[in-house]
Amino acid sequence: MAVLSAEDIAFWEENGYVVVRNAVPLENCKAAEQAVWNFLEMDADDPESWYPNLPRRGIMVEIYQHQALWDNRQYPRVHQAFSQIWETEKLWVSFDRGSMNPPERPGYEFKGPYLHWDMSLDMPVRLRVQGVLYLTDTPANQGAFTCIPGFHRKLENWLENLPPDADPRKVVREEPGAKPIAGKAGDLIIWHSALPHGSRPNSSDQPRMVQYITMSPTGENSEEARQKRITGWRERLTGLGKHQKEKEHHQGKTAELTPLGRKLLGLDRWVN
Ligand SMILES: O=C(O)CCC(=O)C(=O)O
Repeated sequence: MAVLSAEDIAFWEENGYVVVRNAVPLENCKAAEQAVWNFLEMDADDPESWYPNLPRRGIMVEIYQHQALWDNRQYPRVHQAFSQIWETEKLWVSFDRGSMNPPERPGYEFKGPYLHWDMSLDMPVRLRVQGVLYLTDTPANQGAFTCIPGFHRKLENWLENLPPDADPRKVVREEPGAKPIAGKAGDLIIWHSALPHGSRPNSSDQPRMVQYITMSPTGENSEEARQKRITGWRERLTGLGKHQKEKEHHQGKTAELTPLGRKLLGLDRWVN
């Protein structure tokens, strides 16, 4: 069943992002949020615990293989939304992490990510998508995901018109038009990777809790890639290509997968 309406698709094409409302149920959000807190060894109800003595390097949380994260990845509505964007259901899900963006306070300043791209700036622009799932209600001032809507349509031209010595990745930080995207717990924002995007300082009194999720057409033609993913899941290795044995490998439990989850991992093939 379609998750994105014709208006959503038109909005996506125009703006390069779309908000999938209620992409996962609240209980999924709560479970993933708690998993992030446990991983961080912090207490959601104790603001002092949010600012450890050994400061964190940024907002990212290196949790990848927890059951609660997999439950969101394998939630059918999430897959359906990405399928509509890619126009195919044959997708693999990313092994992506979470983040906790606490309120700024004296002695703690937001360190980014500011507006950036995670893709090569060699043109032409190709379709690549990223996603962030809000695990708690996220007003605009609570460190909301921020992007410059519509920039995917003008990136190529913008790059061509920069002074020859300008570094696009530096210049973009000052680019006008950045918009924080507020959302409710369970909302999934999918964005085109050609949009400059980042998070922002949190001026509320609550941390911003998210899980990143994206999907892209499978690489199941590569047996090596498929086996690597299966090992990553089974052995609970770090994601984003790092493939290392860290906390979850030593302390975690391998997530159980649904039939959809098995395909999104690559354990079962979409085409038999
Ligand atoms: O956490 C956010 O709001 C932005 C995340 C981001 O910049 C990224 O995933 O590349």
